[in-house]
Amino acid sequence: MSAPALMAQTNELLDLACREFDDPDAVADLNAIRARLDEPLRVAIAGKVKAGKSTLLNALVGELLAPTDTGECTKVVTWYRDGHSYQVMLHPADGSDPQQVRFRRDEGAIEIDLGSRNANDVDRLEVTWPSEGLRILTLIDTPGVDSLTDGVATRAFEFLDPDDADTPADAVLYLMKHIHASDLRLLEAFHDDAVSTPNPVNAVAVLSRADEIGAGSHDSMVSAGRVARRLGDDPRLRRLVQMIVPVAGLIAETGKTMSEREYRQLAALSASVDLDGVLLSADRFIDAPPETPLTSIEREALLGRFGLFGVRVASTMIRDGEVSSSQMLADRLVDLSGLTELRQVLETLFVSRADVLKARSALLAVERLCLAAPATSGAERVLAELERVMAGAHPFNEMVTLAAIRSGWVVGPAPKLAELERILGSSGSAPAVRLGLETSATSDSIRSTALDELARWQRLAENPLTAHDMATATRVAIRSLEGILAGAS
Ligand SMILES: Nc1nc2c(ncn2[C@@H]2O[C@H](COP(=O)(O)OP(=O)(O)OP(=O)(O)O)[C@@H](O)[C@H]2O)c(=O)[nH]1
Ligand SMILES: [Mg+2]
Repeated sequence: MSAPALMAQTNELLDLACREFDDPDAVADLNAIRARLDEPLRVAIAGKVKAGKSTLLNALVGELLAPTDTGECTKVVTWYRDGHSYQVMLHPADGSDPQQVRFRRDEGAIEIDLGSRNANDVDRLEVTWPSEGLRILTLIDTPGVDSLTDGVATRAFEFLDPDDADTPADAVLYLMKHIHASDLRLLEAFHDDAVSTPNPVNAVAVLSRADEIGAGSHDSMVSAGRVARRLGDDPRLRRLVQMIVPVAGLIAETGKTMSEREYRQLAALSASVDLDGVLLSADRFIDAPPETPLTSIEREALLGRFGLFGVRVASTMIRDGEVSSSQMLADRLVDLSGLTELRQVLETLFVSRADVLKARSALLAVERLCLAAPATSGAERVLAELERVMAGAHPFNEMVTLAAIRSGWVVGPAPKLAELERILGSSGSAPAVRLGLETSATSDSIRSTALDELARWQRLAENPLTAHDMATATRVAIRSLEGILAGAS
C-alpha cells in the first residue's frame, strides 16, 4: 500500500469510527484527528535545558520568534504555526476552553503575557504567525528535560509520552550535546508505541551548539562533524533516531536575522590590531583594552548573537576579504552552521513522507480512542479494521523493519544491512535514493536497477541458508522494490 492509499484507508477508518461511536465527544475527537491529516506535519524540538532548542526553532523559521536565554527559558510547550493573522491562544492545563492572550514583539522574540496564570496552569500556547518558514512544518518548542522530577521537565516528558491521549507531534528533533542516560530515556519513551518499538523513523538527533565543541576554535564545526559521525555509529543512538546532524543553531539564527549594523560592528572589529588576541576568550573580548573598537556593551551583545566562534569566523572572514557585504557574511554563516544539511534531512526524512507519518499519528490516536471506549461500543470493530490497515500498510512494515535492523534483531554483514536500510527508505523514500542512484537518474535506469536488485534480493530470500529474520526483512525490501517497479511502469 502506497502513502496515498494509506491516507485513503485512514480516512475510511475514520468514517467507520464516526459511524460506530455515538458519543459526541468521541466524534469531536475523531473530527480533530481527521482535520490534522490536512495540516502541516508537526515537529517537536526536544532536549535538555539549554540545549539550544528555541534558538534552533528560530533558525528554522528564519525569524526571532521563540525567546532564548542563558537562564532556563521555555517553560510552556509552545506551538508555532502558519496562519493568516498574528495570534496567541492559551490552552489551560485544567482542560477549560482556550483563550486568546496578549503578546508583544518589538525587535526580538515574542513576549507572551500569561496574565495571572502560572506556567504550571498552562497546557500549551499556540502561536499563529504568518511565516513562509512555518508553511510546511508546524514547530513545537518544548521546555528542557533535565531532572525528570521537576515540574516543567515532567510536562515536557509527558508531552512526548505516547500514552498521552493525543499525540501532539508527528516527528521529533532531539537536541543533544552528548549521550546521557536521561537523553536515551526520553527518546525511548517517545518511541514506546505499537507501530514501532523503538522507531528510528520519526526522530532525528541534532548535535547542538556544535560551534562550542573544541572551545569554539576555528575548526569547531569540523570537530563537530567528527563527533556526530562517531555518535551516529553508536548502536544505542541508532536504535532511537534515524541519524544525527551537527548544527550550530546560534550561528544559523544570527545568519538568518543579521542586521547591517552588526555587520558594520564586525567590520570595525576586524580592523583591530590584535584581533586574535582579544578573541582568545569571551572574558578577554568583553574586557579588551580601550583601543579595541566598539564599547564593551556592544562587544557583549555581539557575543550573545554570534558566540565566540561566530565572532571569530565572521571578523576573520571580513579581515581576509572573504566576504564584503552583510548578505555575503550571512550566507556564509548559514552554510557553516549546518542548517542547510539539517533542512535537507528534514525534507528527505520527514516532509517527503509526511503522509505516512501523519497517517501513523492518526491511526495511533484512533487506537487510543478505541481502547478508552466502553467495551459495548463499536470500538472492537474499529480496532479490528485498524489492525488490518496497519498490517497491510507497507510503509509501516518498512518502519518496523528498519527499527528491527537498527535494534540489532536482524543479523548480517554490515554492508548488506546498510543496503537493506536504504531500500527500505532510511535515506529518503524517492526511488532513486532507495536504489543508491543519483537523484537525476532516468526512469529507465531506475527500472533496470530495480529489476537487478529485485532478482538479487529474491535469491537471498529464497536461499535456505539465509537466517529467518534476514529473510523476513528481505521480503519487506522486495515489496519496496516491487513498489518502485510498479511506479516506474
Ligand atoms: N554558542 C552557541 N550558543 C548557543 C547555541 N544555541 C543556543 N545557544 C545559547 O544557549 C542559550 C540557550 O539557548 P536556548 O535556545 O534558549 O536553549 P533552550 O534549549 O531553548 O533552553 P530552555 O528553553 O531553557 O530549555 C542561549 O544563550 C543561546 O544564545 C549555539 O548553537 N551555539
Ligand atoms: Mg527554549
